Amino acid sequence: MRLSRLFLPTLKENPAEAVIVSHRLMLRAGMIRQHAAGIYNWLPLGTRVLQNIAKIVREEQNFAGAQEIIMPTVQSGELWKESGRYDDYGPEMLRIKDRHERDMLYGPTHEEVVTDIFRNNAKSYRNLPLNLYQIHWKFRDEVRPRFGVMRGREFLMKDAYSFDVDFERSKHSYNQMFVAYLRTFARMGLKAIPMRADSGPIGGDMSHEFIVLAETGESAVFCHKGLLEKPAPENVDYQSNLQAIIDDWTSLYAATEEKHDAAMEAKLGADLVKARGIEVGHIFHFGTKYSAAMKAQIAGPDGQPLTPLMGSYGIGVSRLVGAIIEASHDDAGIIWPEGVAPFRVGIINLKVGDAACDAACTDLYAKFTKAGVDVLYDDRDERAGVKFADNDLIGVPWQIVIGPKGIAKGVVELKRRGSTEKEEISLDAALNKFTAK
Ligand code: 5CA
Repeated sequence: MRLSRLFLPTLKENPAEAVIVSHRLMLRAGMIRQHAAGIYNWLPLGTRVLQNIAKIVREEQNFAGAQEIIMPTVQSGELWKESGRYDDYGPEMLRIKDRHERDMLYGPTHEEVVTDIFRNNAKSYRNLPLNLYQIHWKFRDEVRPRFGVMRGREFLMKDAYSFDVDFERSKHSYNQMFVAYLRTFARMGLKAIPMRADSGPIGGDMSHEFIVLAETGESAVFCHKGLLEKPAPENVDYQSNLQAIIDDWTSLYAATEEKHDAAMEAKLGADLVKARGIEVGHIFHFGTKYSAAMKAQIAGPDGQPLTPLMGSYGIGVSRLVGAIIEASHDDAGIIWPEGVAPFRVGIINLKVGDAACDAACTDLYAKFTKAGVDVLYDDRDERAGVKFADNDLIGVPWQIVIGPKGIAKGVVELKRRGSTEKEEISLDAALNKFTAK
């Protein structure tokens, strides 16, 4: 993409309505614009990041054996009357009447819809185990939408739902998602801490939140420092017993403020980390809560009706954009981890109009494009300072600076966003660095 063509309405000043750094930077970098309280437009730069995050989530869900579907955003209220949540959910649910005065709603979550799909289409225990997920928009009429996409009213969520024949296998499905979450967040450059949690309006007997540490997090958290050093599991066989991995991760102390045990302070001493955190994922095991209420029975192995055990597994995909920025920025702007960056490499032409600079830049740009490297070519007729500032603000991880002096010697400058290191390398070396397989 040529920067001169990119729809990138950056802001020089800090917008007054933004109180946390990710919200400020997302507005300044032209990623989002507010449409109404807690409801956002995603502009091209923001959309690219959101899609990169969704891609990682999708790959890890598929890898763990979940299957992608798409459910409606507008749901029938009847299903929620069956589960009993139509009245329980309260004013967070956006209720809508259609032209026939039927009760509809904009889905805040999809346990009812997926259970309805299951009961209408699954026939026997042979359909199990089953895990269905989607990456789709939700609406919750939050009392206090704030911090930009961090607590929106409309937001993008990955929600998965598992169905199993008995507790053991249902726990296995839960463990699969637990491990998938550790891998997913690590690929985004995040340290996410799993914590035992209450299940709230979703219900159930077992639940974990995944918390990313950031100064501006909404909740105070306490954990053993070992959790911050643990690498996510690699080469996982999702069919094998995953309990040892889960036990390893949950054996170290981690608690939210409400659950924090003061005695642990003395016990852990310097090993205790006190920080603030952002909840980026939440998983629940709730057995037959929905399948029983909605009579979602299938034929069991003995021919008798079987009510499957369920779990649900959420990731705040749009919230993650904010959480990653909270965890990775400096005074100049965003520092994208490579896996989610809107562009991987920037080419900065220091002297547009100079024949040698233009030729070197357009040649490199064409070669990157051909090789499938996500490249942003800053071809604007602007001062060098403006270009550096914009590329740093939007967080391009690698920046290749091309100027007349360097080109005369056949070299360019390679900068890594977030580090002060600069390297002079040949044009060919710059090309190879990003195209070599
Ligand atoms: N049905 C379950 C799991 S699919 C569920 O809805 N879980 S949840 O309520 O915990 O939401 C899942 C994730 O969505 C949360 O961990 C959080 O990261 C994200 N999320 C929840 N509410 C909001 C919101 N108002 N704005 C942005 N993200 C949100």
